[in-house]
Amino acid sequence: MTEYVPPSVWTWDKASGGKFANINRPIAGSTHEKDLPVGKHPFQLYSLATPNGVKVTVMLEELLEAGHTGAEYDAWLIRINEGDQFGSGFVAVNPNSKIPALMDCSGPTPFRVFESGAILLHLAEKFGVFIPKDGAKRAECLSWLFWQMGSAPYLGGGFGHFYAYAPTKMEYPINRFAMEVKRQLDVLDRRLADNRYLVGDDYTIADMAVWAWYGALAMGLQYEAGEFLQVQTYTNVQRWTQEIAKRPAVQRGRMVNRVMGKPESQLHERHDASDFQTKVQSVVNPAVNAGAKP
Ligand SMILES: N[C@@H](CCC(=O)N[C@@H](CS)C(=O)NCC(=O)O)C(=O)O
Repeated sequence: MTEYVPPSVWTWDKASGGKFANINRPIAGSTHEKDLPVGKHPFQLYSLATPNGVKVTVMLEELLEAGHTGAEYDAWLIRINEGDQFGSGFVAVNPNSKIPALMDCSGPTPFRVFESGAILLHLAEKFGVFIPKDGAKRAECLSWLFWQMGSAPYLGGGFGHFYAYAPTKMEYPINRFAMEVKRQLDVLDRRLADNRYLVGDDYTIADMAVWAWYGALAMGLQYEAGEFLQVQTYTNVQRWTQEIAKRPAVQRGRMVNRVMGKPESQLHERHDASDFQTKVQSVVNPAVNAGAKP
């Protein structure tokens, strides 16, 4: 491989390759006019079942599971590989053009919330759950939540990109980011050695955020890198991952806005609690779903 010598001024090479090269660009803002659909529930979510999206659908399903009917939501599908995040309606909800994006329509004046960590915190504060009230525990919860927000770009944008999406396998970036991701797994493993959940005995938004990324990695579902990173050796992470994976709200939340994997794991849009049941029936008997929502 020839060494890259950066020119004095960087220019956009559209043909740079890589899995998402066709949508990535160095300019913000919308590329086309497109309104977003709006449903009947207090929360309108525009998302996709990537780890950042799953965090939020798990939280909404956990709130509903805990009896907070005010958390009812419509989940609309944003296909990021087709550029939906650059539509004018989406950019108005998230100027950063990334899923997830939420409209809180629960009061007289709807308002937007973007960035998955901000969405989790907003919902936790609004409903007064999944975040400790006590000062020290609350600080610990926020610390792990923001640890995830700061750490996952090394896992996704760093390791995942170079291991799974870059046009060629390059040893230097894969080595650098594999080392960092293994260090992060060790950080979690040590914390979970003495704690059932990240903040102690209570399951919080910190677990939801971290699980969506590092739990999926521990289950070998991210970048097909389970063996490469020897994820099974992080035994405390494995114990915590399996325990959270059994929660019904987590199982439902993982299905929402999912467009990959087994058909029975995909619920492209969610508008009602019964959609999960309809989904199960339609997989068993496709005729049940004829004419159902897309
Ligand atoms: N820090 C953001 C990251 C969101 C993010 O990176 N979303 C990705 C999918 S996981 C996305 O929408 N990518 C589309 C794009 O980059 O154009 C958050 O946590 O909400």
